Amino acid sequence: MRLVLVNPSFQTRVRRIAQTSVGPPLGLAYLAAAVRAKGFEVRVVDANVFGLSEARAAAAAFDLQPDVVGITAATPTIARAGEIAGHLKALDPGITTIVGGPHATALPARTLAEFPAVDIVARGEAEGSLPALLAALDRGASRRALTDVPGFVLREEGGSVVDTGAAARLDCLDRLPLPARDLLPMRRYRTVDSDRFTTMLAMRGCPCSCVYCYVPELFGRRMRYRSPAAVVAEMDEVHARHGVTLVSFVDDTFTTRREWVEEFSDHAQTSGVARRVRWTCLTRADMVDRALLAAMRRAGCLRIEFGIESASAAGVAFLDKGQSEEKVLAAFRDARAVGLSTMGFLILNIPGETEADIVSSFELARRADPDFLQVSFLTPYPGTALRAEAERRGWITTDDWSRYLFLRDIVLDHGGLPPAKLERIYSQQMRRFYLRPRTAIKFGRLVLGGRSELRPLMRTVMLGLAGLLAGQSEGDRREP
Ligand code: B12
Ligand code: SF4
Repeated sequence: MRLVLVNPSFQTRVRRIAQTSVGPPLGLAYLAAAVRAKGFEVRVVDANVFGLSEARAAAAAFDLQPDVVGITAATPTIARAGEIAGHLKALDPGITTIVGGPHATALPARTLAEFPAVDIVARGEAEGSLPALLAALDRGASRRALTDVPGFVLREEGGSVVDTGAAARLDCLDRLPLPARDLLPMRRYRTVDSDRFTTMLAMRGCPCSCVYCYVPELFGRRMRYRSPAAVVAEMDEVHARHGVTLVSFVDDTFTTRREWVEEFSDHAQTSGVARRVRWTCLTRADMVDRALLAAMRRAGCLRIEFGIESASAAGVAFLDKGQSEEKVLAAFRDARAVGLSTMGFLILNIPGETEADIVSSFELARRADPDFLQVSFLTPYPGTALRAEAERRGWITTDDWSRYLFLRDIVLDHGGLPPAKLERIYSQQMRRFYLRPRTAIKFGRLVLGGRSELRPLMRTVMLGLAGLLAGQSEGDRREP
């Protein structure tokens, strides 16, 4: 039984971003390791990093002679996943096609209905359920017999759709095998700060309830942590095996448990990993203080990223973010004081927001003064509270999933500012933020302070400048 996992390309729609930052498909690397540990053969095709079209991605997967092809997708790539499945079925109708990831998890039955070449949809984390499904397929189980394997929604031979129920959440993350990075083209991944980079996950879940976010649904509200020692050991391993010098933690709220971060920081420092591997992370502004940030800096942290979100009280209340302006300003001030580079996020097109509100959000961003600022448009991703409200109120302008790119497209119309006006304010304000003499000074300091490598940072600056000067809506937006 051979499984091929595919990461569809999304670079074609975010070209400028893709040139500065391309990360590995971490979820697929986790799945590949879990499946391999159960004795199945597995390969990964990262169509994204090579910018492969759907036809070429399918051909690359087909060349590896798969029995089963598993494709990952977020909302904007779900149609691409469906297309890849279609090309595969045309090449060999006997290949079983499975799609997983956040979009398929939120809309499993609809995904099957919209993409007829997809046989099975996986719900949620699949390190436990996918090997069980492969084992059943290996035994030659019929589609009907597969209904005993929890974690999937599948199309039966007659065309009816069966939901096998939710798979159990993985309780002990330390028992999972490390992501199979040996199956990925590790030298191709890069970020703003380094060309020797990978991503890592230290915990799963989030206890918060920001209306636009799908993470609490996907991974649950209860936090599950890996042990700090296991995370540090993985950092050592990626350095020794793949020459990685920069790790980006993709955890959404890295500092939810203070003691965990302290223990991790101690361990990274005393083991010497902090000198070999630097790292970046993302968290909430109200979950840090100066002492914690100083410990993280000593442990090799280069950059920390916080949501600024909005300056208007109504905006923050709508998002259910529950953080104050004082906390935001204090977090950036403290991070800077201990020598961390920073990134901030703003969200535009919040219901009730006026032009003056947006201008004050950018004003707040200038006061917080992150080194990098990413601005997105509020987007109603399936499965979120925002989606439910937007559907109820008729705010959704399209279900063309490829347009659900929050850095580019506006798909929410609540009768606020028209898209053209939002775009114009966005471009003007981004130029005001970045085209300041202090930006050049800050970037110079990042390189001199060893927090960014010169080449990747220059690449980002040149591409960003081109976007800002052209006033394009896509070019000057960075990925987290
Ligand atoms: C890192 C990250 C990125 C990176 C991706 C780099 C990479 N190649 O991995 C970048 C910055 C490029 C990115 C971009 C975007 N992202 Co993003 N991202 C994340 C983040 C923070 C971590 C992803 C991760 O590695 N998770 C850990 C692994 C273990 O989980 P996983 O990938 O979901 O995989 C597990 C399961 O889903 C399942 N599974 C996944 N695929 C498959 C396939 C099969 C066959 C099976 C059986 C199971 C399965 O099993 C896996 C193992 O447990 C998540 C939040 C989160 N905590 O997950 C958001 C998240 C996935 N992103 C999100 C969004 C919105 C986006 C963007 C649309 C934003 C934008 N720019 O407009 C784009 C879309 C990119 C795309 N693919 O189309 C949303 C997705 C919502 C949705 N419905 O799509 C999330 C959930 C964040 C949120 N706040 O809600 N993202
Ligand atoms: S945005 Fe961050 S803090 Fe809010 S629910 Fe999502 S992961 Fe949690």
